[in-house]
Parts: sequence; C-alpha cells; structure tokens
Amino acid sequence: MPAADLLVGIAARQIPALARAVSMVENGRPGYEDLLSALHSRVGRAHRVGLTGPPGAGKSTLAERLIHAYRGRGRSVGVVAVDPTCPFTGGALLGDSIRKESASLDADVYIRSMATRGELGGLATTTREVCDVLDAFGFDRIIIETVGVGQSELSIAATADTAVLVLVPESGDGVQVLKAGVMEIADIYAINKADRPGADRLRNEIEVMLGIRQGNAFRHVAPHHRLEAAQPAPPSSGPAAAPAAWEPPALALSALRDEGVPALVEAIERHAAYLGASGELARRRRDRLARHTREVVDRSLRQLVWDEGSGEETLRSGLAAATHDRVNPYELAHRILAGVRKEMHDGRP
Ligand SMILES: Nc1nc2c(ncn2[C@@H]2O[C@H](COP(=O)(O)OP(=O)(O)OP(=O)(O)O)[C@@H](O)[C@H]2O)c(=O)[nH]1
Ligand SMILES: [Mg+2]
Repeated sequence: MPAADLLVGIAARQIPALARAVSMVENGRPGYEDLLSALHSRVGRAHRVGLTGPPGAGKSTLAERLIHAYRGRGRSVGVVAVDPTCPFTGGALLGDSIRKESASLDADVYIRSMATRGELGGLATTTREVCDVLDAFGFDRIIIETVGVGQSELSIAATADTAVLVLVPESGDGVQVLKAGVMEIADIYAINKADRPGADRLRNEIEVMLGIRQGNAFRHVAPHHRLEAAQPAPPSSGPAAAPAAWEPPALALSALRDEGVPALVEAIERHAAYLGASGELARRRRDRLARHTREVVDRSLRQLVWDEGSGEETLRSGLAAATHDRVNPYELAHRILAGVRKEMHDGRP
C-alpha cells in the first residue's frame, strides 16, 4: 500500500492501514520517515503509559485489565509490547467483545507485539515511533510494555508520559532495587500479585525509601498497608488541583484477581493531570523531541556512512590490506570519515 493510502487509511481509523504503517516503521522500510513526518501533526494527543518490570511480573495481565478499565471509561487504547517473553495472545483475559472491536473499522483497542531488533537505543527510538503512529491514529491511551529493569528497557520506559514500575513480592529486596537507581524513573510503583505473601513488606520498603528521598521517611506510610487499603484516591477536582510536586504512589494490586486496578487507573489519571497542570508534560515532551531529533540524525549518519557511503568498503579494504594487529582503528576510522566527507562534498552519495 503506498504511503499516501496509508495516511488516508489512518485518518479514517482503519486498522489494516494502522497495522501496515506500524510494520513499515518497525522494519524501517523505505519511506517510513516520510510517513512519520506526515503523521507528526497528529501526534501528541495520547497519554502514554509505560509498564516496566521483571519478566513474569504480570505486566501483560495488568495491561489487559487497564484496557478493560479504560474501555469502561470510554477511552480507546493502543498497546505496544516490546519483546515479551510471554507474548499477548489477545485471548486469556481479553473478552470476545474486545477482539471483535479490534477487527472492526472503528477500533478502540489495538495490541501490537514488537520483537527486539537493532542495536541498543535503536529499539527505544523505534518503539517511540510506533507509539507515534498509534497516537496519530487517535488512541486516547497508549500502553508500552517492556520487560526487564536494565538501562535499555528504562530508556524505552522513558518514552512514556507516565512510567509505572511493576514489581512483585518475589522481586526480593525492594530497597536493593531502589538503591540500584533502577526505580528513579518510575512515577507510580505497582506491586502486583498482592494476593501472595510479601506484598505489604515490599510496599512498605518502597514507601520508606521514597519518603527518605523526599526527606520524610514515614510520610508515605499508611497505618496499615493491606491490599484493602489500596482504595482509589479521592477524585481530583480537575487539573487545577494538581500538586506542586509529584509524590510517586506505591499501590498494591492483583491483576489476576482484578483487585486494586481502579486505584492504579486513578493514579495514572492524576499523574496525567499533574503533568499537564505543572508544565512538566510540555517540558518532558520538549526534552524527548530534542532526544528524538538527535536519534534520527544519528541514525541517518550511520546510514550515510555504512549503507550509502563508502564506509563499509573502506573498512573491508583496510582490514584486508594488513595483518590484523597492524591495523590502527583510529587511522582507519579517519580514512572512512574522510571518504564520507569527500563524497558529501562532491555531492555523492
Ligand atoms: N498470583 C498472581 N499471578 C498473576 C497476577 N498477575 C499475573 N499473574 C500471573 O503471572 C504470570 C505472568 O503474567 P504476564 O502478565 O504474562 O506477565 P508479564 O510481566 O507480562 O510477563 P513477560 O511479558 O513475559 O515479562 C501469568 O501466569 C499470570 O497469570 C497476580 O496478580 N497474581
Ligand atoms: Mg508480557
């Protein structure tokens, strides 16, 4: 399908056009940057929620609960699952109604699994761009599921507006996780599988740790920290009521039993309101725009040197010309770059 038809299809909210556009971006097929560029004016309306956490923490189960919750509020939802070890089946929890809706023309739910490919950092860019396509399509909420708590996963999580870190009682010492700096990025801590023992302890540790960060170790800690205590927050009276600083809540829930999910939805909505009212959303998006632009330039430069220019050729001939221990990588790199500069100067490639 030509890009122009894709644009028309996306404007008409047709799922097949969306699916094709996402594949085009995911695989970096010719013309994908032009497509993204053409869609750009429609990007920025969706609120993006990152679900990050260790393998098997229940992120997909939770994502499906969130889909239901959002649908109940009349919101449309797109989901991007990055390299899940247990891919979405679109089945276990998603009812027939939602699967049917996905197939209909005016779809309100779309779930997409992405396989890991490309080098580190590249995946974050591609994920962001796939989310941009979903955003342009008009989804109100976009959920990004990433497995793991390493740097590369966190860089994907950082493309979200609201980062939810999903932990489980088995995650072990919550304080260790915090100390590792892994949790710095989270706006909301979701302790899933609270139907199992240990959730209260983990939640307590997280709250104490967050309190210490904010200079008051016990500010967060409720008199008791049971699952039943995780009630929805009082509804905020609109964006004007948003606090001056965001205090990341730690919520216990059970995605499996569908307990505590409304409180999570409420926290996400409160965070969205906070971001808007505090100016933080505009700031984050500006930062992300700068980072994204740099990434696009980096990507184009790599392409210019290695794919379109003579870089690969110079590298190969340089390696072939001498025994390996004689090749000076700095000299060779300089030669490669000099070659590319000359090509640019001469109007090639
Ligand atoms: N006991 C309990 N099990 C749960 C809960 N939520 C999810 N699970 C189970 O945990 C397992 C993993 O759930 P997933 O939703 O696939 O977890 P995930 O984090 O998406 O997994 P990956 O994408 O592979 O990292 C499944 O067997 C779920 O049924 C929960 O709240 N309590
Ligand atoms: Mg999953």
